[in-house]
Amino acid sequence: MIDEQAIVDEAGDQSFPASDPPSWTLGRRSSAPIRVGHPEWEPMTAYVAEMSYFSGKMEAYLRYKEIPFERRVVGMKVMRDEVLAATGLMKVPVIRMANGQWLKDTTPMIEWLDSQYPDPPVIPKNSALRFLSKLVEDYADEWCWRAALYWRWRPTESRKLLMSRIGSEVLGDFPAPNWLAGWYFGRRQIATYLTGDGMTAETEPHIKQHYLDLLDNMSAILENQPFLLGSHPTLVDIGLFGPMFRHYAEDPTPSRVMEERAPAVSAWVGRVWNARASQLPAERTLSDFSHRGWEYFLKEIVQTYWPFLLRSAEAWKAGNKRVDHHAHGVTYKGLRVVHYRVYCLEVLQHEYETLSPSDRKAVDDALAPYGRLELMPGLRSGLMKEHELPLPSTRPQPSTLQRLVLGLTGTPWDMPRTPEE
Ligand SMILES: N[C@@H](CCC(=O)N[C@@H](CS)C(=O)NCC(=O)O)C(=O)O
Repeated sequence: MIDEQAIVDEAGDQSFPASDPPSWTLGRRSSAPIRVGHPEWEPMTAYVAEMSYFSGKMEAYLRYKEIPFERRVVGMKVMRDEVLAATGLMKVPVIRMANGQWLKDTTPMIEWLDSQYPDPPVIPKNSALRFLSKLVEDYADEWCWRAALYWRWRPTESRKLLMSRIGSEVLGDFPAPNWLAGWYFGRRQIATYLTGDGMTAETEPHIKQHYLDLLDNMSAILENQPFLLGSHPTLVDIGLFGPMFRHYAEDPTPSRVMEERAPAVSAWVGRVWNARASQLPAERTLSDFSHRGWEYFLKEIVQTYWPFLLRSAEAWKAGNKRVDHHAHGVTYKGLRVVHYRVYCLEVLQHEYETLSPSDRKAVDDALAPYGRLELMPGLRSGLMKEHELPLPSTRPQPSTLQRLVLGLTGTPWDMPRTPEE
């Protein structure tokens, strides 16, 4: 059980060992959120795409924290000319601060912004809760991705709509008619993230079921509380908002499933999007992860996601581009080895290894019913510096030819580097 007193002390939050349903009673924060302004950074410009998983995640965070920002909805030209030049990848969301500095990648962005705009924190201050929350965020980012892509691109009605939206919203400057550009991009998403990432006749039912399991377990957690850890949004809400908002709640097929099967999740999506720190009560009550609805997530993380990160990191070290992964009684064959995920494992491992003995015991106890986190000693992804924020003002620029190729083929999933010896 996570040390209740430590949570109160470190976080200024009241937190309670959750019963089932959780007994979240009122704790008191001494004051309303103190808005720490950073005029040199504000307003920030968030480069986003309307149908983007990670853009939805980032915007929910900025909105809740009331960090002044302007949205810039981007197409390929801006991706190529501005985002690529400043961040080294053509991916959204990224942020350009008023002083010209750039931020990229939602996980480090949220971590950095939460340290600069500390009240109220989204990342729990208690180290055990913080680590568990980061595990859930990472799982939402990297493992929930495949099923969210499945529900977007596999049902015909969703696929047709999204091809058309991408053609007009993202690829307006592509050298082809919008419908053709949208079709091309849609096929590329399917080839990269579904058939090219472990979807076979054997795994497809499991990929499809994943969404339904998320809905059922989130519904259970939300039975007695407005947000996933209690009275206020925290990192786990923001992380799971990634798949739940722009994909599941907005794409035609999964949105109907959500409305029918999980109205509590549908309401939560609206609640997170509408949440503003200054408008929520100063009293803040968070529970730990012992609500029965979390069992599914912790089990998935220990038995499926963490071993997947380990297998990916081992394959990356061995110089392999593909890896098989056994989960849910089936084999996901030929999954892409994504260098970024080696970085994710390195960050999480570091966080786990630097927990105090009592916090580590609290984490181990929470995960014990499902197994334990195996560690990979001496793991170095070589990507830690790349994700230090704000980004350096200059970086090596791609050649004109590389820019042309990237413009035509789209963002590679990953820009891998060879393992450091
Ligand atoms: N790890 C990154 C992932 C960002 C990402 O993959 N963004 C997608 C949109 S949701 C993207 O820009 N994809 C561009 C493409 O596939 O060409 C983050 O957390 O920000």
